[in-house]
Amino acid sequence: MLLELGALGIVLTGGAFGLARRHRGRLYEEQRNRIAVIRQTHDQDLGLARHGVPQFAQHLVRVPDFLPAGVFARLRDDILKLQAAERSFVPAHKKGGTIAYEALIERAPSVVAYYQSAELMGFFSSVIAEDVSPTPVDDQSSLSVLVYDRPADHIGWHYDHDFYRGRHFTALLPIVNEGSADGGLSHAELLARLDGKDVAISTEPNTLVLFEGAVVRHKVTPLGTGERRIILSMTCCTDPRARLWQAIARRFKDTAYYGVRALWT
Ligand SMILES: O=C(O)CCC(=O)C(=O)O
Ligand SMILES: [Fe+2]
Repeated sequence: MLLELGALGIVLTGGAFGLARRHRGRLYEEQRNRIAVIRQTHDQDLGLARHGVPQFAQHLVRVPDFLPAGVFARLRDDILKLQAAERSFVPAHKKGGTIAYEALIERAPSVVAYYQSAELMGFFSSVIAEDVSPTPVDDQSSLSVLVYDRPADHIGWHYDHDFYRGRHFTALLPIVNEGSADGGLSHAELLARLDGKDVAISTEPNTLVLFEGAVVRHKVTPLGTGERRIILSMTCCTDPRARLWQAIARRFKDTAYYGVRALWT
């Protein structure tokens, strides 16, 4: 009897898991279609040619005044309209809110259009000196909004591990950064270890930071009281295909940002 109950349990759990995966598969198909429509209907000039090709020295580049003021203001407004950030808390490592790709596809098509734009990926490709494309729709970190808005929100030292066959890069575009640190910025400061030294990478609004996160170790220091820092985070890759073990490892990593549901996405 016990054995039969155990077997039934395994079958039911396996079935539920399979159904959840099938449901996700359909959802991703819909999201891919939605992205295709967004790509066709939004075609904004980002004015990136004026930056030339900045040096990707030490696997990191910082480009101040990245977008023309009008383009940045619209992007900022669209991101600020999104609320209800999902909070995450992994003791001692990461504390802050994250709005995942899925929610952005649903609710912020203009932000998705910006990430998917040929001009943006072309700019990243020229800096990196290899062709990159957006990472897939089932990777919730492909495009996300990181919200630091409670005292002590931070991220400890880490690499952005590469779960793809190709090289993987992270681009951060600060949308809001306000507080009582120098220049009216928040105390949540991005530090990168370059040549064995911790270097502060100033993240003023509209300053792009593009880096190879699997090579450059980095952290974000704790936010002060009453401060706010909102970052648009985008990832791209020279070959966005993943091997099975890479796909599984990425889902475990994502639980830090999106909770255990990341495991069956
Ligand atoms: O907020 C930042 O500046 C960096 C965030 C980061 O490193 C991450 O989410 O992996
Ligand atoms: Fe990171």
